[in-house]
Parts: sequence; structure tokens; C-alpha cells
Amino acid sequence: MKIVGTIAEMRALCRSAKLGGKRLGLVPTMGALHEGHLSLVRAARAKTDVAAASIFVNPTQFGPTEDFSRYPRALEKDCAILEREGVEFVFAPAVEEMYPSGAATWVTVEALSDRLCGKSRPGHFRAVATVVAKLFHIIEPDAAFFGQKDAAQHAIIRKMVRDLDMPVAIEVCPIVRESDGLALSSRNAYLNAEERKSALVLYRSLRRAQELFQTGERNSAKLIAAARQEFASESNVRLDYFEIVNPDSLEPVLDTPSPSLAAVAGYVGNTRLIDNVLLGA
Ligand code: PAJ
Repeated sequence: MKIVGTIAEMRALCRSAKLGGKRLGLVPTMGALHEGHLSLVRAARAKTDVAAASIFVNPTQFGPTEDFSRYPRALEKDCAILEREGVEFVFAPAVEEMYPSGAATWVTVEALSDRLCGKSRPGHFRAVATVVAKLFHIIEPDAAFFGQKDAAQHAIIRKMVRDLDMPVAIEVCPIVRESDGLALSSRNAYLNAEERKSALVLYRSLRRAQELFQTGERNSAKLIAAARQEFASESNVRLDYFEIVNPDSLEPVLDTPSPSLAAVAGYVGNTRLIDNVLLGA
């Protein structure tokens, strides 16, 4: 496995790996890898000939008061894991390599970028779209693998790829959860034991909406109200949003057609966590 820090070397390696018609799969990450990330790597290995991963804690997608400086970093351990998983190239550039001074170009997927997490994290999705566009230009993957965990993120990336005619297939993999339902996240490492218990309310609220949906309820306001109820008993958790939206446009829906995306975000102590389920998928 090659670990590469420069754009020029990564581009050259990936181009030569694709010679002879081999398909290249990319898994973009910010590192601190867990089983959720590894499910994407395994999908890339299964569906393409050569697997590449990127590890880059992208500063521009963190707000000024967010956790960029304390975000977990574990490059050596991550690389050992990726090597075991059969990844051929890891792209782990420095911030200055990705953003030469004076960089001023952004990729903005309008409207979608202001929905769900985009409302409380202004500029976040513009920064995600920009860094993913850069990774696609550098690595030129045939397919890129994203998690359903970040449902708004993959909706935005799918739209960007379509609008800008990028020749890359976007593959979405299911959410990997702990046995009690908590969605795996690099940020779970911030939780103490009590917060870890409280964090389950996110999935509980989604399950509540899902159960009602399965009994035939289609009124989104009622589904949302029932889900929000779950938060009443969790003083440790501040709900940011619970919404039911179209999975592509991320626009709220009134009568929960199938499929709809139920998405939740909340602060468990100081840790912001997200989760979602697809209703009627
Ligand atoms: P990161 O949070 O490291 O996530 C990398 C990928 O792993 C994303 O596609 C995310 O949806 C997926 N993932 C995370 N937790 C998962 C889980 N429990 N089950 C399945 N997939 C999971 O998302 C980012 O990094 C960044 O925004 C990035 C796309 C790399 C751009 O900087």
C-alpha cells in the first residue's frame, strides 16, 4: 500500500493504476476509522479493481466554534487498518497541499446546501462539495463510496456529480450501528459513559417515527411530533432538528411519500451527532 501526500504523485499513481481498463474506487474519509468507514472500503474492494482511500481532516468544513482542532487523528493506525483491508493507495495530504494560499474557488450546490445540517452549519456543505470535487479531480475514480449515515452529504454529492457531469458513480452504503443502535461515528469518541447512553435517543426517535409510519401514519407533522417527544426525557441532549424530507431534494414533505428521509441531529453534551432512517424504502 502506498501512502501519498502530494497531489502530483497521487494523480500519477491513480492514472497508471487505471491503465488497461482497471476500475478505481475511492473512499473519502477524515480518518479515525471505524467499521462504518470499513464497510465503504469493503464495498469499494468488491465493486472495483483498485481501492483508494483519502484521509484528510478538511478544515474548511468546520465552523469557527466547531471541533477541527480536537477532531481525532490516527493516521498510522488508520493506514495499518487500510493495508489489512487491501487498499492500494491512501491519499493523506497536508492542509497546504490541498489549499494553496489564496485559494478562492468553491463548489456550491445551491438550495440543498442550506437544508438539514446546512441550516445550523453555514458553509459546511459548500466546503464538503469543494473538497470532494478536488478529490475527484485528483484521483479520477470510476466510483466513489459514501455512507447513508450522512444522507444530506451524499444527496449533495450526487447532485454535484450530475450537474457538473463528473464521470464518477456514487455508491451509497448502509449505516453501520453498534448493537444497541447507535450509529458509528468518529465523534462518538467524545462521549463519556452517561452521554453514550443519552445518545441513543437519536435512534430511538427515528424508530418511533418508523414504527408509526409502519402502522400507516403518513402525516409528517404527527410523525415528527412523536419523534420529538422522545427528547423530552433526555436533559443531556439538545435537539437541533428532526425533519422528514425528500431524500434527493432534502425538501420537507407533508405526507411522507415512500421513500422519505427521517433525519435527526442533536447535541449530546457538546458533541453534535446525526442519524437517519429511510421511511418506506
Ligand atoms: P467522515 O465523517 O470520515 O466519513 C467518511 C465516510 O464514512 C462518509 O461517507 C460517511 O457517511 C461514512 N460513514 C461514517 N459513519 C458511518 C456509519 N456509521 N455507517 C456507514 N458509513 C459511515 O464524511 C466525511 O468524512 C467528510 O465530510 C468527507 C466526505 C470525507 C469530506 O471531507
